[in-house]
Amino acid sequence: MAVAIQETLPTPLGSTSSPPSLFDGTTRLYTNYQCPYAQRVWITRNAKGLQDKIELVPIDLQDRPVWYKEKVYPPNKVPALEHNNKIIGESLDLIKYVDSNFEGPVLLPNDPEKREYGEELLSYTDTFNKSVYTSIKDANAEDGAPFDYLENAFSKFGDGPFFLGEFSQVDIAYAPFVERFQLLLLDVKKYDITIGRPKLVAWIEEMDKIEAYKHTKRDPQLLVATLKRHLFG
Ligand SMILES: N[C@@H](CCC(=O)N[C@@H](CS)C(=O)NCC(=O)O)C(=O)O
Repeated sequence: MAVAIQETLPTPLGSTSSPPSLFDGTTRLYTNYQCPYAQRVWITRNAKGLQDKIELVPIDLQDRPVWYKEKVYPPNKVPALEHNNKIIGESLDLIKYVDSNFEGPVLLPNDPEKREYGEELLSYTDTFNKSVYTSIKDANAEDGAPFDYLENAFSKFGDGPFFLGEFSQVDIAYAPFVERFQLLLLDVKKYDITIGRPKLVAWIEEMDKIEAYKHTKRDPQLLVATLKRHLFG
């Protein structure tokens, strides 16, 4: 039985907050608790047991401190990782970076065929997200195709419930988005992604047992409200 993660989450930094003492050797994950991209890196950190090695620095995106863009990460987005006097961005790159540059369990199978398929699934995530966002905004759009893609992906090696037979970077990349899309599609279009997709259901159930992920989940109502504001203004 996995041990529950005990961690008091720091308060988000806003426009009146001072920056941390940058480049002092501390490894920091600049994040936002509602952001699915940042959540990917947060899950990776937790799954590798790096809570004491990578400090969370939450940023209030509605009231962003100017020093964040000026001194930390000019693209002004989260996530960003401060490590070895560098700042690195982009969530998919960061999942891989944290997995290969820190201690803890390796979040990829050894099997080269599975690794290759993992790359394919990781590179599909942006297309997946765009397709779902587009269908949510269009009342007449067909919503199922991206989820059928996932359902088929679970059958590839026949050793579910995870994409590559064991919990990996791929599960981490999809979970924050599937979690939100499930809620949003039900709310906005009364479309239930779980109907007729038993493998997706089993994956969602299994993911919900992973402490590293569970700890990063936020109030569903808050997520839906944030996403609706983002999508519909
Ligand atoms: N491609 C980036 C996307 C990151 C992203 O869009 N983050 C959002 C929050 S969920 C953000 O920082 N938005 C602020 C902005 O765009 O100004 C990644 O994968 O890390």
